[in-house]
Amino acid sequence: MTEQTAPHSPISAEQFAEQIRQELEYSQGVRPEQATAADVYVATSLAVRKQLMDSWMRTQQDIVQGKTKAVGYLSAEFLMGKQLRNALLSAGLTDQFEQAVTQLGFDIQAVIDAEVEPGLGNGGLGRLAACYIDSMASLAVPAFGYGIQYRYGIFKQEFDAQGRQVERPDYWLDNEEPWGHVDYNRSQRVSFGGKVVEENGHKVWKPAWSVRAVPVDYLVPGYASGRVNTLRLWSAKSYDEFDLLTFNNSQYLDAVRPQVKAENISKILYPEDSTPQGKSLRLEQQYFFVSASIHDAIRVFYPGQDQPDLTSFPDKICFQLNDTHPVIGIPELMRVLIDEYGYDWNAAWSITTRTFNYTCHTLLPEALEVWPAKLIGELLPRHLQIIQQIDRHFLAELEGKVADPQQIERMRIISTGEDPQVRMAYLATVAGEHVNGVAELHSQLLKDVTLHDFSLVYPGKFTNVTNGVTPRRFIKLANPRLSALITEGLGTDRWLSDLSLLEGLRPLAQDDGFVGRFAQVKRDNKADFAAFAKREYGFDLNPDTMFDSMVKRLHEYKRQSLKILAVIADYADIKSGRVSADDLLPRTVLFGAKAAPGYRMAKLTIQLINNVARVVNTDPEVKGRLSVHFAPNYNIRMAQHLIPATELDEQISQAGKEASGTGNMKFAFNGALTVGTLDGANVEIRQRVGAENFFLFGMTVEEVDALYAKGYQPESYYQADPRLKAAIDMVADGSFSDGDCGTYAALVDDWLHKDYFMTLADFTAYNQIQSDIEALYRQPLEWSRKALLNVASSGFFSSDRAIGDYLERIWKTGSMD
Ligand code: Z16
Repeated sequence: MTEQTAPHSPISAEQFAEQIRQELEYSQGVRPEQATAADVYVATSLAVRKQLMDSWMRTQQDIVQGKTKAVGYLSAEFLMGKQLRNALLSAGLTDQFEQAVTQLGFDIQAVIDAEVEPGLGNGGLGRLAACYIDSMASLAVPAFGYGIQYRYGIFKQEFDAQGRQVERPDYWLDNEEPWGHVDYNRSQRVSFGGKVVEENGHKVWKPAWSVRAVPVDYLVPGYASGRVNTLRLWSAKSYDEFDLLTFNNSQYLDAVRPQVKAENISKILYPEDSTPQGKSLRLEQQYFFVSASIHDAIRVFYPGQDQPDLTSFPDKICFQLNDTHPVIGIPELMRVLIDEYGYDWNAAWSITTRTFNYTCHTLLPEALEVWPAKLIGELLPRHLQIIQQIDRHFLAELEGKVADPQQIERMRIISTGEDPQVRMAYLATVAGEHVNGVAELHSQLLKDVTLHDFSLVYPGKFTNVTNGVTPRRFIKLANPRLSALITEGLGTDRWLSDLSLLEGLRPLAQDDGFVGRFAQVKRDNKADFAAFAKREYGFDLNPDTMFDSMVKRLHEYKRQSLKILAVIADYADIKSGRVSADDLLPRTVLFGAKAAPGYRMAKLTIQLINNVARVVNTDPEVKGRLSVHFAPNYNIRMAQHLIPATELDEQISQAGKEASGTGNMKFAFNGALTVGTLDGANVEIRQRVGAENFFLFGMTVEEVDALYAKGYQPESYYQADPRLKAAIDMVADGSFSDGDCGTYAALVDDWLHKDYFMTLADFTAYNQIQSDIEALYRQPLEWSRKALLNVASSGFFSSDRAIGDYLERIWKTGSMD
């Protein structure tokens, strides 16, 4: 298949093989005859990196020369996934790689498998950041990703004998890591603690301790753009500053203690995705990476200047705040401008407010970060003063604009009363030039509910950018068969850089021959996935059953429990003889989900799913027509295998809770049909693919609100739907816990008496839509036709489009070419 040639001066397979040999011998000191697949992986990665180096240097130079404003994407998480195949694709070296590695006598898959996936994110937000830097490079947007190189990424998930989640550390840097380049010469000092004193009328911060932020640079190669941007992840190192007094007392271990503390800052990614823990180490992480990044941007754009004219800073770079995690960057830039460069408050405020924009990713109130003012005061005393001053100015502004004193009170950046809290989302909204949500519905709810008071005061700030995902990784790399078929159908592979071209597949949905081939791609992907799941997890999957997947973080609002209750209801039907197994549509239900380690309900749900799987999969009465599998350790690699093989994608969150979702987009790209609620980006997916090609069920946001207002009583739904009752009773009576009724008591009790996310209220509708799903699945050609129409209609959800929207609505910048 022809690949768009990337303008990085492609080389032949022989030349590439020679470069790999050179790397083996002269970088690693390994004779090719003695090399392992892991050695070849490292050598290949180093060789690709070198191929990209000229483009990278040229891009850096063009960025600094600054014809076009750059973007600094500030994110505590970048969930990159494996790098090698993506870099090869961008460099136009995929074929050469495969030939070269074969020539050298190695197995291609073994080389790919040697790479350890960097799991530097929790889920959607971190993966979105990775998609966005891919798209910025592909669109030749001058950009930096700025984040943290955690030593331990998202934990590895295992299950114990009882089916409970066990967390294992993800010590990913324990392996040779050829992609990150440590650049000690571009380190930054980041300081903490201490106090603020007055010196000749100026506030002077006297910090108590410092760490050295060392940049680790990753290349971000654009697809077919000839551009290579930078992902700069900071790693914390200590300074060699022993406490001499202690040292002289020869208490050596005590003397190194501060060093250990410093290096802890970038040790570990916090595994909570929606309930921030409010730990001081987390605030240290946030300040650590934004402070280093801001100073880095000044170094990059004003090289060697002692007295730079920073009034031009917002013309050089704008910072996108990915959720509230980097919001401490706002007072930091103020401090840098005032204390380090001598600007007055108004000048600093004018620069700062033109530099930052804020993306909100949630609707859950508990996910909006707040920090105790006391904690900020201890860790960053000067920043607390600045935040207090921003709050005072804001208060004065409000008093001129808002009549209702209660509204003013609600809007304060620092809450009043005992133990005041700094509300980071409010700080970002006040200081940011733009605020956006991540799907139409979400952005609307931000204006109407979450940030309603602010949308009244600053109506012009609020906008929407619906999320998108990269087609390079999630179609081309994940699904080579479908990619080849799309290219054939369209007669070009230009769709990889303009996904709206997928529309051209629409007429082919009327061509039964083409639809049949599309169906065959899915069938082949299912067989591949079955083999993968056998190898990886020991699962026996039957590719002749429907592959029905629900993969995402485990959270009550996402409602994995709705799915498992529906499975149990089907099982209960068979056990009670109401339904014969022979009448059941053969189905394989696949789950993947990590739960935050301290999230009890989520972990109990995992345990339940595993035990339902154990019971159902081994019950001869079911005759293999229903099986349930929970693949441990869902990650990017797993997603790339599972999504192309999935036929039905579950997006069943309670309406008004999922900000966007991005898995939904990846599944639509790969020809799965969605069963979903009117939530997040599901709404827009349905609009685009057509209501007749989407399985909609469940309450709307308005219906949820109305039911809540009326007083929700889950038990009445339990009483009203015999299938629901049978399912819950089975959980309660110990059917999935060897007869022990206590194991899931907390879950059962929650369902019947709280059920905050209204799983029970949507159960009946969910079951009804499953009949429609089964009826369609029994007409394979019609199913595949709709699936193909999903592919043809989902080009909008490319991250290239999303970045285009950011450029136009928020960043007001563009391509450097
Ligand atoms: C996260 O992954 C998301 C939101 C959040 O506040 C924190 C984390 Cl770690 C997710 C949203 O839940 C999801 O709906 C959205 O698609 C994703 O962010 C990217 O915007």
